[in-house]
Formats: sequence, C-alpha cells, structure tokens
Amino acid sequence: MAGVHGLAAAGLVVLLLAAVAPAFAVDYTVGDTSGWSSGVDYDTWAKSKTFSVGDSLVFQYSMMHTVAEVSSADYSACSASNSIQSYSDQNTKIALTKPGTRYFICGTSGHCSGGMKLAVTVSAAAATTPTPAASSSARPVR
Ligand SMILES: [Cu+2]
Repeated sequence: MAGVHGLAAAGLVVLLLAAVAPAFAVDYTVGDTSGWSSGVDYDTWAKSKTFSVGDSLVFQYSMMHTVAEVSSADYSACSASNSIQSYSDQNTKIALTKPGTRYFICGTSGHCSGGMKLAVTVSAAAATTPTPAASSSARPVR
C-alpha cells in the first residue's frame, strides 16, 4: 500500500531531521493554543519554558495584532514606535540566535498595556550535548 509506505517514509524523514537538528532546537508557539492574542498571560507562559539559543518563537495571530520587537524601555512603556523589528504577517517565526532577553509587544493601540507583551530570556545553548560516557582523559584540549 502506497499510503503505508508514505507514512513510513515520513517517519524516517522526521527521525533524520531530529538527528541532524542542532541540540534539540525547539519552536515555541507563543501562548500555545491561545496564540498571540489579548487576554493571555505571557509572563506565566514564558516562565513555564526554557529558551535556548537555536530555539524559535512562533507568533500566530489575527489581523488585529502585530508583533513588534522592542527595547527593554519600550517594553516597559508599551511603545512600538521605535521597534527594532515589526511583523504583521500573522505567522511570524523569530529565531533566538543569541543569549539575552528579548522583548515583544503587540503594536495595536491598547493591546500591550492590556497584557500583550512578552519578554523571553534566552540562555546559551549547550554547544556540545553532554555525553556521560565520554572519557575525560580523551577530551581534546583547545
Ligand atoms: Cu494585539
């Protein structure tokens, strides 16, 4: 059956991709099933996750909303007028490429002050996945 073979092939591709992907990079859908929307507590959402370099944030939202990456000060002030980058394509994937804190707000008037704001702290990726079986004496010195 072609269908069965197709499924097996798809499964194999997933396995291969998982093996090749650097250090378990994760795509986090902001707000999970709620998406990027009004009435979601993004503080609590972010605290439930651990973000590392190599992971991505995926913002899914309706036309009512935007995503603006802003400075810490603008995050506090809910000001999107000096945004570092802003998006309105309703499905925005943002790669977390370096350690530090990044700030995102909705640019629609009143939404940020209503809670549509997200700060994520990105930690350095474990560049080499720890292999407990590795012998310390054999470790290459650089
Ligand atoms: Cu909004």
